[in-house]
Amino acid sequence: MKPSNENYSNLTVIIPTLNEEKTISVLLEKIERIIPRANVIVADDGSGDKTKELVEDFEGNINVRFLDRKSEQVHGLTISVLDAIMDCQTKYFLVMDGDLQHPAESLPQFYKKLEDGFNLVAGNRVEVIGKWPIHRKLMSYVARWLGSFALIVRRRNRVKDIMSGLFASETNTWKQTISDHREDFVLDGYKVLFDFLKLHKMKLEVSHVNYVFGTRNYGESKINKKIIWKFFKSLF
Ligand SMILES: Nc1nc2c(ncn2[C@@H]2O[C@H](COP(=O)(O)OP(=O)(O)OP(=O)(O)O)[C@@H](O)[C@H]2O)c(=O)[nH]1
Ligand SMILES: [Mg+2]
Repeated sequence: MKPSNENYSNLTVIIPTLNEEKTISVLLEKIERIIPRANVIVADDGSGDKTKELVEDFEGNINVRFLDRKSEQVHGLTISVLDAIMDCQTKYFLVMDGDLQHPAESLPQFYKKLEDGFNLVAGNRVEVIGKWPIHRKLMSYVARWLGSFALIVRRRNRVKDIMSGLFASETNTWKQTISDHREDFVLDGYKVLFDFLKLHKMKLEVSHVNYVFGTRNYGESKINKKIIWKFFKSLF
């Protein structure tokens, strides 16, 4: 079936950022090429580099908005994504990282599945290319397994790769869950999809898009021990 809205204007791509000046422009160019006339919200937590200028000066057909969270009290990937969803005016949204680790080429597949009626489309990392230290591999594997287990025990909707930051869904479904449970999300954490699945009790039609995950080539990772510890605590 052909998507009914081929210019993607009912989709908002949400990109949480913290110092991604090396990649954000290339990512916006790719989005424009691949899903023309989509909307983009860059949810930034006070980057000290040129991320803000690059986003605000971006010229193109896509409608790009810079959500400046610099002076907010709470910072974090999860709260940035939640704020962007609450601001979102389109039927669908998709979340992806700003460091080019998620393939923009896969966005039409996510969109097609939303148009086909799935409530949640989750990215599923089938391969990691590049060098990933053994401790990152192990951590990802254990977290993936424990995350799934935590959802099975709670009898919640599940996805294959709970650690993937690449996913798409229906805006209103999320707005409702965020309004009901905002404080129960780990707001300064990383795993917004896991928190949502833990908190959302209604049945969802879930589908997946397989993708190859690239390791970071530019900029710096923001993941740290505190974030990992918060995730493990949130399992229980
Ligand atoms: N708004 C906001 N964005 C963040 C924060 N921490 C990370 N990000 C962004 O979230 C995305 C994922 O963060 P990364 O540091 O790449 O995490 P990761 O991909 O798990 O780790 P690497 O593989 O090492 O890159 C990137 O676009 C970051 O810029 C934050 O506290 N606030
Ligand atoms: Mg990354």
